[in-house]
Amino acid sequence: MAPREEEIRALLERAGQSHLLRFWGELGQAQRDALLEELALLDAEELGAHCRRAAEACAREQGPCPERLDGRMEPIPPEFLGSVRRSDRGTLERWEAEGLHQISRNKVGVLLLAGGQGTRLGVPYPKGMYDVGLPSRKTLYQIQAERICRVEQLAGEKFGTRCTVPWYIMTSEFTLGPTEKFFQEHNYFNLEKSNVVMFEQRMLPAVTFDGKVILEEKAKIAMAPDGNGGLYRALRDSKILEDMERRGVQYVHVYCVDNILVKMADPVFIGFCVVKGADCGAKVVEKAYPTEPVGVVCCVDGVYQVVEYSEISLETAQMRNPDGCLRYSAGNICNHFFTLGFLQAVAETFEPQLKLHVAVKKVPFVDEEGKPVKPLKPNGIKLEKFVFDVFRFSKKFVAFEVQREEEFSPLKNANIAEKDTPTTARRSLLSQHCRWALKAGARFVNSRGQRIPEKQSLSEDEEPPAVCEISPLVSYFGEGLEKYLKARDLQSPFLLDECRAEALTKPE
Ligand code: UD2
Repeated sequence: MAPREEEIRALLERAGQSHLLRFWGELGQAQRDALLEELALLDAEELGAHCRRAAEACAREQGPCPERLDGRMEPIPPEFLGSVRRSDRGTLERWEAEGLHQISRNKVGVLLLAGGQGTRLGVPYPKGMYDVGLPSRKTLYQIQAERICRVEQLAGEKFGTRCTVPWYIMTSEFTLGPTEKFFQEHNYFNLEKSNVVMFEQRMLPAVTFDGKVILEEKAKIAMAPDGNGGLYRALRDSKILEDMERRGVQYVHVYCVDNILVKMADPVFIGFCVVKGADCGAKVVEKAYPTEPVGVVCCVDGVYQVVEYSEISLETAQMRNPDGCLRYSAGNICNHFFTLGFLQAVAETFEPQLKLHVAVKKVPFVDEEGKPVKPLKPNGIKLEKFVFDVFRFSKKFVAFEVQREEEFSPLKNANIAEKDTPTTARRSLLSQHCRWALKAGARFVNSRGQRIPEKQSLSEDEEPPAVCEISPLVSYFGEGLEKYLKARDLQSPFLLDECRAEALTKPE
């Protein structure tokens, strides 16, 4: 027996996982090497503990009385909750100026969580590469890259500097290769390659209900990314915080890949958090209705956290304030603000205390004879950490409520679903751009030159009356469009990219 094999057999025995080598005799050399390599990454104590924890946590969660948090919850105090809707223009402009100022001093970075498998959307490639069918055919990654570019420009113009917002991208074993290739093929969407930093989160084995690691193939363990809260370990593993420090980044905007309306490095949000002296912040949208399946940001036993809809009773979800608004209405949209100091404290000290969440899933496996099986009901446990579980370590936490139709339209499901699909994402963006164009004084006409009637409130359920797409390279959030669009008749479909914008400023 090769020493490596011997070592790994002993490791598995200590962890109670010897079954992982049960097909050893049938494996060829290449398969044996691959399996040993995978197993060599695991630590016996950690593996054993991981399997026990998974089985225990699952038994607890599936027990007779799931834990309810109703009696221990309080909404976010109003002094820690900013709001776009409830703030006057001057205040919003002050926050925005503060955010742009920090960006202009190279103090802001953005961090994309892109390690998820996107199982619900059902495509075999990373979600960021998805094209929702906009006239430009831009993918989510391209839209995001262009927003970074534009916000750098806006800050630079306002404060007379040249500045950079570095883009950190957390990937996983599933998404790193294709994401890197995609960025290379697209020349990093004209961003400086050195300012796009990709790193990888860890993977964890999927485990059966009785605590045994699942073999997906005879020589392959079923592994899954360790959740978006794997961020904090990955930051340490890949020395990302050192990179931020070297660049002078002090404020980090963390966001998830699938929100087509995401405002990267949002100056208003950053400015609000900085002005309030926060070390940690969350963007939220008002919950649409009491049973909407989103987590709410609130205080539990005096500390901030996101409470899942399954953790509160219907009565609590339905509670209203005297003004008629839901008492617990701060819906989490996975858009977070962290200071570098806070991230350092989490990565160095608090990370091991993060809660492990249990996801019970259908995990493909090989049976006793080594035949592949696709289970019809859940058979395995995946443990995940969540990015927002660090709120409780914050010394000064704030939340910032933004308008859903302007900032949140996630791509979660394939088009067969009703909500959060490629269709709803495309409509949200096109409707927003239609609103921007109308506000800038444009009118829309059809191919026969007939005026298309304006419609103010558009929902995701309907197509906007005119198709209008504005490149993020031209406008980040609707600003500066009058000079191109005022008093113009735009023929739908209308695409305002940089070339068109330039042409529109020349005398006819
Ligand atoms: C996330 C939030 C939820 C709500 C919702 C809004 C978490 C845990 N939940 O729910 O509260 O705000 O988004 O859209 O944040 N990811 C990784 N590594 C992983 C798993 C996920 O990077 O191991 C990324 C994933 O690529 C995506 C983001 O995290 O960008 C959110 O993941 P999700 O789509 O699985 O989360 P979801 O929709 O359940």
